[in-house]
Amino acid sequence: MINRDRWNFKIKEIVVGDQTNVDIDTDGDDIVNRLDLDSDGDGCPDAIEAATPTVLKSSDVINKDDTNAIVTTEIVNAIIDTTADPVGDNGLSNNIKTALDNGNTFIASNYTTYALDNNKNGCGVPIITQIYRNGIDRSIEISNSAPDKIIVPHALNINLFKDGNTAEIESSIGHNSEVSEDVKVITVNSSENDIITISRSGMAGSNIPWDTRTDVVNGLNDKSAYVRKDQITAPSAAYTSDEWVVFKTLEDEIDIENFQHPHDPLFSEISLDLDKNTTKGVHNFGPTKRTSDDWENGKPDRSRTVIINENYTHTHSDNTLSADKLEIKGNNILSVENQLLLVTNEVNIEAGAEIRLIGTSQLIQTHEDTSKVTGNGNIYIDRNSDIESVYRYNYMSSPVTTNAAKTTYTVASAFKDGTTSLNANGTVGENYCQRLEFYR
Ligand SMILES: [Ca+2]
Ligand SMILES: [Ca+2]
Ligand SMILES: [Ca+2]
Ligand SMILES: [Ca+2]
Repeated sequence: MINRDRWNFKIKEIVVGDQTNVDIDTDGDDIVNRLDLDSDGDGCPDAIEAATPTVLKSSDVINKDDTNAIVTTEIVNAIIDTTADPVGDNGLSNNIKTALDNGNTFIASNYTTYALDNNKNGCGVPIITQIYRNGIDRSIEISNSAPDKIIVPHALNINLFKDGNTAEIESSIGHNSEVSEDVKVITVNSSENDIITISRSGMAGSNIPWDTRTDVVNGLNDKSAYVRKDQITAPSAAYTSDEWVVFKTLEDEIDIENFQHPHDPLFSEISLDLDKNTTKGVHNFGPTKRTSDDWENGKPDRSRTVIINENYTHTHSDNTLSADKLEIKGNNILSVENQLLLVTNEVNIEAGAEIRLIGTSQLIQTHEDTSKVTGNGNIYIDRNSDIESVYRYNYMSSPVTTNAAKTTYTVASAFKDGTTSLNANGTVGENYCQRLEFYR
């Protein structure tokens, strides 16, 4: 306000009305927002909360902790990687400049909505968890492996690189709204030799859709389903086949040149069961556990780590009990009645725990490595010798060992008296499975 006093002008007060000209420190860490890599102090960098469509890298980020002490933490994707995306004379990285020239407004609006609000953490993690291709029915399943956080608008771009050409995207499906679902199914017309990515950018005519990839899937057969193993929670900028379980079509199954196990996962196992990860639109991260008479965190399938935390009897009507990995914890007993126990990889039986294969049950592991059975627990199985004459014989061997170093295999230590059939409830060594006396 300016007062006139006769011939003099006195400046009584200057009011700065436009706060945008004032440095604001939203999170109170003494670093003004324009210099703060995490302006609201929620641990998620501004670069992510604003969905910056360029290559990012980690950096030290300063925030205050609960006791108001300044702490410095290295956080991934906190700043623009100016080696991959150089800064021009205007002070902007080239791709940001291009994006702004193309009318990008979401960086600014995302910044206001997410980077300045510590009640909205924009560090949701999109990860491809299933690929499904069957004729014209083609889709991919995207899950948020940090479901307590948000995938902000424009952070998720599904890019398709035809025939593996990473220099140019064929198509890009972007999401201009917040992804609030834990799991999302998107139709993508991909075929063999195509590469599918989740990228920070889907801008055509540049290398940036490939350079900003956070997750990659490639090398897939045309007619098949791929489900990511439940223990994989982080996307990967390089495709790793070990992270995936392939559910093959029957045509793949009869591939004589590349021998495949007759119990490899099949396309027909892709289900509509809303508790199974094999279902499109369903994905549970982490193991499924048997506890309190039920399955916790989804039901077993060939992509799951299955943990047995109580005595559990798997019966015929349940069909095959399938797992990628199987762990029997504590003193618990997994009994399988007249069914297959089909495990792709590790079986761990803790000391005191048991697997009982009752009736016609069998344990089959389909991996191609050396033994993947660990732990000091026991496996019991009945095998009947249906020989008509006592003068004929069965060939029997001991496929398991009681020796921790797995150097000796003795019949005497592994064979039991099978007069009374194995069951789920009796005590081993008392009413059945008693020791045999061997006479030399
Ligand atoms: Ca600050
Ligand atoms: Ca933040
Ligand atoms: Ca935030
Ligand atoms: Ca699924």
